[in-house]
Amino acid sequence: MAKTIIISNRLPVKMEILPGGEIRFKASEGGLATGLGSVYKQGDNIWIGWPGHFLNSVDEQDHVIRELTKENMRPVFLTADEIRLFYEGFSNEVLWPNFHYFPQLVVYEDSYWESYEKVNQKFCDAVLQYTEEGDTIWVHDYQLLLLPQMLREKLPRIAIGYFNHIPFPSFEMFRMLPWRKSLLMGLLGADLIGFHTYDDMRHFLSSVSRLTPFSVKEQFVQRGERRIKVESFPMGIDYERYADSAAAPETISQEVEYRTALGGKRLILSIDRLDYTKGIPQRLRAFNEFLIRYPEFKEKVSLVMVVVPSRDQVGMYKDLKETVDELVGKINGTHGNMKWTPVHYFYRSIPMQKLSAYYRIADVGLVTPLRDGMNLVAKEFIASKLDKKGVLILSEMAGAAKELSDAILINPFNKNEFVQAMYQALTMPLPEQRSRIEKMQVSLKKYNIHHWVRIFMDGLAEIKQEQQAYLTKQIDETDLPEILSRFEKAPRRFIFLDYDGTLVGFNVNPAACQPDEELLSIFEGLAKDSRNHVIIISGRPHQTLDAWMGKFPFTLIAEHGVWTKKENGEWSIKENLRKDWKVEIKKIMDAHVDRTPGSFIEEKNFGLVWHYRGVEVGLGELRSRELMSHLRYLASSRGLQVLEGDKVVEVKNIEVNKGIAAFRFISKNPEDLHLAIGDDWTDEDTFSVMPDEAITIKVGHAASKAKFHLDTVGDVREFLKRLMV
Ligand code: GDG
Repeated sequence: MAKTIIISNRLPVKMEILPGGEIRFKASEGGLATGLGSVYKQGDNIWIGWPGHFLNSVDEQDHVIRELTKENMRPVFLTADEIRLFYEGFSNEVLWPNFHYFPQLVVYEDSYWESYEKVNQKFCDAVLQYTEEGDTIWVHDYQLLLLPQMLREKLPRIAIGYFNHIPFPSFEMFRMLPWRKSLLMGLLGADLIGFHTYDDMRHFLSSVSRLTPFSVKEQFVQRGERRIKVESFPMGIDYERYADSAAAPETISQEVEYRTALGGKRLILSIDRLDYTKGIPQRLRAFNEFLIRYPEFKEKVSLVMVVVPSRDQVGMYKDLKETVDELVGKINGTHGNMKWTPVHYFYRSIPMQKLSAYYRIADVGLVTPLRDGMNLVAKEFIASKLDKKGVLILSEMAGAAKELSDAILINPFNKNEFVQAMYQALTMPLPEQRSRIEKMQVSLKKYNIHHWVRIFMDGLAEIKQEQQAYLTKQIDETDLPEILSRFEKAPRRFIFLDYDGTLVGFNVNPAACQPDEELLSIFEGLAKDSRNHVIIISGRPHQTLDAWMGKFPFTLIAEHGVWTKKENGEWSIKENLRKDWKVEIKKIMDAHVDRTPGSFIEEKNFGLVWHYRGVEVGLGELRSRELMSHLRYLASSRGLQVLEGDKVVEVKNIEVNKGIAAFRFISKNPEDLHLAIGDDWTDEDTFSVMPDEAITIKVGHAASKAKFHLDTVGDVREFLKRLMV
């Protein structure tokens, strides 16, 4: 039966090796573990990851495999070296700082990258061991960016989802990584790529469009025949778990204990892992400033700061710990007294029930990272406020800020705003606190972790289905003999060929696309057989087609049908076409060229084309949208059409199109064979006038009226060569 496989760097267990060698597992309480519990614990589903310990002996490993298998988990065993280079190194000293906008902390070390590739391959091998066609794979987070493509190469049709738990940086940041292209190519093995926020997905798409050859349209990337969807899925929490825990009697008695110890003082709470992205020193400095500016709060309010040890093997984390220790000492030394400790600082992890008690008791939740993918602490704080009393101060740099707009949102780099927010929070009237918390609770209840898992899995199934619908059929070895035999039997063959993008590739300079030797010999081959009637049907000026192909006995149709030259005949022009509109439209296009370096105008007899293939990515698209909207209005009142092609905007008379032009050359004899090949939307007009039994072929993978597709210009040439054998 088809199953779902979850893969993350760490398995959702804590493994303990007791002194006698006995191994014990404790389920992890993380949000992801509970959320995905509903998935991996069912049926044959599994979760694959590192169990968190180095196990060298085969016996120990076998034992761990057996134990984990009982819990629907499978281990990937990593060595101490791999953890140092792949995990602490590439994941946490390269990707983590770059993705969180700390480029100055990135360690550019090739051995990290080598290990990253190796370990991703190790994960791939492990996954392949357990996977069958038809399964669904869900890869988690930045440690495994290369895994989707590694899996794709072995399992071309399988459904692969990927979710990025940390931010995805802007292109300006991402481009600094020497391994940027490989990282993107790795990720683009997935069918669905999820981020917490719209901004993350926008950044990702912008990097894809700048660094890969794949086309990006809206939220889709077209990689060969695979259509990849990029989407935002803001992760939620297990709401009931936090609400229930806040209501538990043990939590309440813990709260009473804390309240007694605090002696009526108000409490500001912060909880995070020790990490420079969390903005801990900035928070302490802001609190210090708050006490200086609002001394009336001295002895009335304390900051409880829980800092969970993390990555303490990495040098920069050790330095951060020292900074935090010093700042806490300084604040307590400066402001504190026998009755009052301004900052209660705990450098350790605390059990869930204590965490819940803190969430309950805190007047203010202070969640102020400098950058954070989502931040679940902010959400858990809100869910724990059963009496709806309390205020959340939230950094706008956390993904959670996009959903929790009823928090007090601050820029953590702005100390003034930070201090004001603390004052506003501590003086906020109760009704306002209640109304803000209530609104956030309603949203968090609905968009909880189970909802997140559901919409991701549904999204993955949907894109897989969509991929099928988008597929025109690739001409394969079973279609080819049939096409060839029809071709052989036909007394006359009408072969409609588009030129650019079909017979030759694109070039920034359109004048540099004359037929090369291979193409000329294909033309010669086609021309040799008198049963062939080749009709080149292009948007190019007739002079160009004449110079490049005039010597062949072909029908040439130029400018989408303005000019026609029949086999061995003369050029003739379509009658009654006006061109006085060109003066006005050219002025508008000229103004665009002035503002858009790299663009230019191509003038045809009855058309004007604005080309932007040579323009900076993004700017060209922006200008083309501007130009389109500017021209659309003018065009409709002047009998013109405005068309958007591959890096071009074209204006021409409405009665000119490839379909109308091609139609004249379609024979009425059912014994004749019709073949049409083209790559862009102007060729769709040709396809649409073809008889039902015609062989129509789209080059590339966009949606099409054609029956078949071929991938590239090279494939088209090979196909044409086969017709001549
Ligand atoms: C990454 C992204 C994104 C913390 N201390 C204790 C404790 N915790 C729990 C919290 C919360 C979780 O750990 C921390 O989650 P965050 O979301 O705040 O941050 P990261 O660990 O950096 O996670 C982040 C997340 O992935 C999910 O996609 O939101 O942006 O960086 O659940 O409650 N739990 C207990 N004791 C502690 O001392 N019991």
